[in-house]
Amino acid sequence: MAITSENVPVFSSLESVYGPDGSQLEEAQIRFDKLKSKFQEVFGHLPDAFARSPGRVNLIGEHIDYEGYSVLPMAIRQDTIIAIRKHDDSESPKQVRIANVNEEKYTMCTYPADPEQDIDLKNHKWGHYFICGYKGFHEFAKSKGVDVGVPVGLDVLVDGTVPTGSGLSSSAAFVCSSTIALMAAFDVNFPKKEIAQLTCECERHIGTQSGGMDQAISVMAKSGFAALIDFNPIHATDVQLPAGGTFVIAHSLAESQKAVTAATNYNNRVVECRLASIVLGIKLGMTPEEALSKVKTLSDVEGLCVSFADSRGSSDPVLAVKEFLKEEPYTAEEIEEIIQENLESVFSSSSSSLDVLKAAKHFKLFQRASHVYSEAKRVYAFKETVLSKLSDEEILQKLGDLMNDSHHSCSVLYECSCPELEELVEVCRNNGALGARLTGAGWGGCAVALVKENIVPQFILNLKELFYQSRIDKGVINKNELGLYVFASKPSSGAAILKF
Ligand code: NG1
Repeated sequence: MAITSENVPVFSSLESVYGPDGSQLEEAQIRFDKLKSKFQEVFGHLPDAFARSPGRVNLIGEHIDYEGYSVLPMAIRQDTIIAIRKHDDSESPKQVRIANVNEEKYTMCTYPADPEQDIDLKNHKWGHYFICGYKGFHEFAKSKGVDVGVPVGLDVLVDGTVPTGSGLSSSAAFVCSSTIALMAAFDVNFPKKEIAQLTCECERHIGTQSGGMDQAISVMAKSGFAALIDFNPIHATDVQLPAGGTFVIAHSLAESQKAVTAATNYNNRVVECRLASIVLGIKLGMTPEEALSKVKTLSDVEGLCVSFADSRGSSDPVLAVKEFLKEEPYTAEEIEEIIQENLESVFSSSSSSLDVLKAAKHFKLFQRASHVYSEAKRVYAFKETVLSKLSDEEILQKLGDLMNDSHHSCSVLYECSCPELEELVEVCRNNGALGARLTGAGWGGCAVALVKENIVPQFILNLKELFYQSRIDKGVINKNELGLYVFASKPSSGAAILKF
């Protein structure tokens, strides 16, 4: 198969991924050597191929990808690397065996080779993420008419350095590297845009109704650039960040268990946005039947909101939110009266949404819609600021302001922050950050701060003293591991297949 720049690159050296020299390359060499020898030790064979896919930090555009709006993340150097070997037809067992270099934390998971198996969501296991990729890869190959043969056994060894539950998308790094490792094992290579789409869909097998940001940037990132990611269809535009600024990522040390808390947190917000968009559609002139069948996301009714705003001399969809949604939370009965339908039947095809309905006491439609529309605008403002003719100094200041506004909206309107993140963001701002915000889904995980390059070492030292020291003293983290929790990051490259 001819590989083009549209496909996932296939490299025969680590330099192509991790740069020509320096500690990053050395560290990668050690990890890959260990992956290979461990693979042989565990499975008694050498792997056929390797794959890697990075985590990401979202610079701006939080909780809007699943509403159809563009986001602006960059890939980070931390990644998931996978070694894989496909069995011959004659070999047994016909099982997918997934092991991890960190075998104490992640014991080996074994699954049947059947790609149509269901994932047992009630019994969460780390290996489920590989099976998401496994199912997605087979579904996609089938839809493309690519014959990958009868199911055979697979041996898989994983090593991930993206901290889990940190908002840096360890899950997407894992699902994307799994899918790409499978492509390498089956000797196919699909276009990156299609992989971004398929990995987004297949990660939903885990039970979160995620948007496509993490997978898109993990697969399509280019070294040295952040990216504006558009959806429907997926498209990435390189964004060159201004000189003189560095993004520092710092963990709040509150772990965000997205899959476990989906019904009250992540999926709850997806459901609230859907309800807000249906109610807005009806208030702005659609019949309930029309709104229920046509409106899926807030971007679907943005046009109606903007037309309303236009009649008031504005172009801001939030004006319609203020006019037509009430600030007090809605009860299920109030919404059912407006939409003239029972909520259980609206979401009858989605068991994870039904879980949300069971857990929800009320629905904050005004707050969620206000966040989504305003955050979508900030993403474009961020990109336009980067492209503007302002001085680098002014650009950095404006980007920082936009990040601060984004955090405020996430915290107050979307309520996806937590006390630890609030404290951390405050410490960042009080110590010279031009802007700081939670990044990723929130409810724990990391903050990202924009810091002038020349103060980065001092900034990190201050965070250590003012945020982390008390946690070290309490034994929450080990002093020697601090580098895993707070670090500066440059935009890294995207997914790759490695064959040595
Ligand atoms: P995290 O939890 O940070 O990987 C999640 C979603 C994104 C996006 C952000 C919030 C997944 C895989 N990712 O990211 O699509 O919606 O939350 O902006 O669920």
